[in-house]
Amino acid sequence: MPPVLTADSHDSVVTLDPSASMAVESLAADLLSCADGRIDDPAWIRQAGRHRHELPAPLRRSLADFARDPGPAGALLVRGLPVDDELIGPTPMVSGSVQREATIPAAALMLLTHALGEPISFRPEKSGAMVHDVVPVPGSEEFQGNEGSALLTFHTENAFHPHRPDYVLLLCVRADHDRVAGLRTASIRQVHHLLGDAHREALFQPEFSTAPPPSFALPTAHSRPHPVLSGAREDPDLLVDFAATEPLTDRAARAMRELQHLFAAHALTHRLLPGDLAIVDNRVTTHGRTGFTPRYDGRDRWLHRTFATQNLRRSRVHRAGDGHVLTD
Ligand SMILES: O=C(O)CCC(=O)C(=O)O
Ligand SMILES: [Fe+2]
Repeated sequence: MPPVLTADSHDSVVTLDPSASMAVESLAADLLSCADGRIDDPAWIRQAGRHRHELPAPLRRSLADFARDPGPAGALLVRGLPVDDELIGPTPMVSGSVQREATIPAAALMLLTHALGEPISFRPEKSGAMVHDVVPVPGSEEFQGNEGSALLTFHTENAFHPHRPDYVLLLCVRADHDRVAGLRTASIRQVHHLLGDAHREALFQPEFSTAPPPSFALPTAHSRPHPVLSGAREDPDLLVDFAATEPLTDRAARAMRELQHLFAAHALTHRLLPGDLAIVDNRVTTHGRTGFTPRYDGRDRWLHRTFATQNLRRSRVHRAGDGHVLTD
């Protein structure tokens, strides 16, 4: 039996061999006609959840290991997922673009999302769709959100929200023309030993507040004051968005600057290629993106994005009919 996965030089990269990639493709293909291909339909989502057990065992094992301990980088790259450029059509160019129809890449992404937990979405963001398109939109170049193409600063996804996702999954279906766009990840696990004691102490204090990102159609004011670091001193959780988190004291401002500086110096850059899936543990790792130049010719960079939570029950009061969409 050929190896299904090969660990590249770094153990946080998993590469599917062709037979594993075909196995994922055939599982995804089986889902295309379910619920008439409506990927947001609760019946479709439930069926994908059942099929996750049929993903290649070594892939499932890698995802389970990552869910137990996301490693120092708090990010995992899975390479070799089924994406066929001939089948995906032109890159969308409109704001709020989402995948409503099951396609092979979108269905494969939902299968892997289920392997980490339960998929979730937020009604005020991209109309509550499960699979978002991350594409550059004309006129939004400077936007601090995924429709922009200027540098996107490090952020915890939906940091302001009490039920923000545990995992952010970003599947590349088309790379940018110049192959310069880099998803960047920066984990508190990589830098917390480098923080000065006073800065670390300040980051543990509830002296920060965070606004919703511009992608959220919400008038909500800032979050209640919260700490940037919480939990175990030797392995804290992280909650920060450098475009939306406001320090409320001078020491908080100094500590946030230090953290941003450390992140810039220690971040990893992932230049995703079609079929590459980056999974970010949103509890310990922030992400951002380098700038790039879109051409708006239907061939621009295109990612599919989903969110997973490990504890769906916790957000029950926000979800109608025990579905996967948080209403507020
Ligand atoms: O474009 C990227 O690589 C990441 C964008 C982003 O932060 C997101 O979609 O959540
Ligand atoms: Fe993001």
